[in-house]
Amino acid sequence: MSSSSSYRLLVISTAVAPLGSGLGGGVELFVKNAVQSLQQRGHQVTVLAPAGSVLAVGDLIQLPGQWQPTAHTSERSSPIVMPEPSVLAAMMGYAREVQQKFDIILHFCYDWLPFYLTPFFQTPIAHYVSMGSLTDAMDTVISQVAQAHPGTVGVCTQVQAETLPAADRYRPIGSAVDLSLYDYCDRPGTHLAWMGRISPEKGLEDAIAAVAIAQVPLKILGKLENQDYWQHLQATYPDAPIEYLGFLDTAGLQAAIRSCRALLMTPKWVEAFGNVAIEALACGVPVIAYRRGGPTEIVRPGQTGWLVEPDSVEGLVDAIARIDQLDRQACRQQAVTEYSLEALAQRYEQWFHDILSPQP
Ligand code: HBI
Repeated sequence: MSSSSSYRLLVISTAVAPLGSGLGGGVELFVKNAVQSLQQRGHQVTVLAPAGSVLAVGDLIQLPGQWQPTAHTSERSSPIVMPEPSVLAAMMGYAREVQQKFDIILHFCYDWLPFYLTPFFQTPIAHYVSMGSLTDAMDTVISQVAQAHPGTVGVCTQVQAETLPAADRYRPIGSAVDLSLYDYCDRPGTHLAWMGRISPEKGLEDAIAAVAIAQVPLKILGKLENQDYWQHLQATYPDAPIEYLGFLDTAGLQAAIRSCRALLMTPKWVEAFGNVAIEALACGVPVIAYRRGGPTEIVRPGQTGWLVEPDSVEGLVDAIARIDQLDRQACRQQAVTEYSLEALAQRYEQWFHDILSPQP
């Protein structure tokens, strides 16, 4: 990496929770992988994150303050909120003071403030939008920045961009996994897997209904975010062949899923990406997913998985019966080719290059 194209990068983490707490959901992985992959390519990466964060890579600066309430449970008309003292305001204030030391700022906040402050910064800001459209207020400020600062708003996938106003203004950046943490398994057992926050928008009830019909055992992994919902599922499907393994770290997660025959993904909302899909592929586990959101851009039907008519339990049962047509080697190979940290870093570098030296 020649010095001319190595960047001094300031990364601003999500403000919903400290990094490493698991409370931030998928965005914690987005931040960690961005920092790790860019540092490995020789860039100087400084990270601003809420106090209590843990991050093994980058130079971490922790700031105090109240976390942002999560946006994924908002209504369309939800107002912008920032509890005082706001950790988000603290991070943006700190970034404003040190911005001259950096070539570019990259943030992962699905929140109003970083977008609103963009015109007041001298150092360019790259915005990584980690969810689809949720509220009118966020749609407005995201699309305004994308119009006033073309090319600076990134998304996970094109299908996620299509939920936002003016879909063509956003740049798909995708995601990645640290492949060294996932071991390929070509001799699966009998189980299927389901992974994700146990919350209604993730649609676990459909996966349970499908395995109850198919009579195939299902391993369930993830944070138990909604206790009432979980109680309801157990009451509705008392005899389903399911086993809840809890919220596991990456080592535990991959050890649990690598010998599964397939991962089931049953999102009820437009999943911006679906990191669990590439974690499964990295282990050689094919993905059976509703044709909705990020997984539609990840799964290669008939090779690394099946895409099913959204909300069709029968469709899931039919796909489960056709798992043996899928190729576990091709699953691992797709993760290596498309979802490595190296490939992600190159997408970020190209993005930053295009922001810093816009074509006429
Ligand atoms: N909510 N307010 C807010 N800000 C975020 O950055 C945010 C969130 N909810 C969920 C979330 N980020 C991540 O879990 C997803 O983007 C993956």
